[in-house]
Amino acid sequence: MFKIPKIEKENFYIDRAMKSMQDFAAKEKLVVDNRFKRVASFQRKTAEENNLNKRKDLELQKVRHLNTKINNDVRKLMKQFPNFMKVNKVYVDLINTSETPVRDIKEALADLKWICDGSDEFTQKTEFKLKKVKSQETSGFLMKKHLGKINSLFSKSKKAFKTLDDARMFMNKLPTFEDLYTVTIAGFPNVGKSTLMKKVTGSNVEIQNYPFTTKGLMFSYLYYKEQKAIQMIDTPGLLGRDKNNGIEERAEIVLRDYCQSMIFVIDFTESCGYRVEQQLALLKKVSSDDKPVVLYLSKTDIYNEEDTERRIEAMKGLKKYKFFTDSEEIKKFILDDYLAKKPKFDPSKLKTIR
Ligand SMILES: Nc1nc2c(ncn2[C@@H]2O[C@H](COP(=O)(O)OP(=O)(O)O)[C@@H](O)[C@H]2O)c(=O)[nH]1
Ligand SMILES: [Mg+2]
Repeated sequence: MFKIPKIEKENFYIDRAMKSMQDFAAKEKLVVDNRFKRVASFQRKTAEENNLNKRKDLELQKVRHLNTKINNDVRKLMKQFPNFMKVNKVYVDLINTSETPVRDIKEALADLKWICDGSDEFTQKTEFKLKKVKSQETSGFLMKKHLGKINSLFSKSKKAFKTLDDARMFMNKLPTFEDLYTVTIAGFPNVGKSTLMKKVTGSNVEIQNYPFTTKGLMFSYLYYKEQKAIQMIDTPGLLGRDKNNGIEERAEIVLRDYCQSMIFVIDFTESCGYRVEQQLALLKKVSSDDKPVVLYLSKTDIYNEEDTERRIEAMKGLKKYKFFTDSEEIKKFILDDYLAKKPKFDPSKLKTIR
């Protein structure tokens, strides 16, 4: 989704702008010399006056060149970031779980704007003063002061460059969420989530980056009347790790809140390596009152007597959940649910307004 190029440290940009100014000055000096040679031939000016005017002319051009270069480069960096008002809410929510929440990114972008505005302002003032200068010495002094001020705009914004680079690295790892009715598949590892998703959607599964897991998220789509209608997300490693840090946990909540419904997979054979009690505890944790959760009981084809008993016992306490053991039935349920909710489902509501 996001492909934001690297943001360098602040020195990189100021050094590059200064270098560009020097290169420009080296070329421009000849042009100015020639121009003044012609002027000197029909104006009665002393050599000293002429030299001062030449110098002023060149310094003015350097100051303007530097400002243009800084504005171009820094504004280009700003444009690499999206308008967060137009970004799907799920991205904003996920970015907000990171070390660089949207608020910090906006602040850093405002710092970059501040550099541009500051550079504009100093440039105007220096131009004004340069025009009135009466000696080469003062001109040199003004230039030195000007460059110092421009430099300090960057050094004072050091943190902004770091924040933006951290943010873009995180953002680039986010998957592409589509503005579709979304079903997530939750449950412990190895319970059969991916297998179910493949059965329901066919095998068109895309694995995408997700900064919170090493495995990524698996996306797949269900079509209705040949249109991509439903986005299914299998969440490997999520919602079922033994240890969770705060960031990961918040990211899980985002996914839970983002989807329109959730399928929770229970493996009563325990061949996944997790006991039924653990799986039920997780189910309780991910269930929220406003989010419909249905159960899929996996691996019924390899149930032994013990598994069947475990299931019967456990299901007594799970009467409030709809459950399925057949992938075709759950597929039908998902489509019916989608069609029922479709009139109320408005993808534009997924956009963030803040
Ligand atoms: N017999 C049987 N095996 C299954 C079933 N579902 C998953 N498995 C197996 O369980 C293992 C884990 O499945 P997978 O879908 O990768 O689990 P995930 O980690 O939850 O995505 C794999 O070896 C699957 O072949 C099922 O319904 N029946
Ligand atoms: Mg899987």
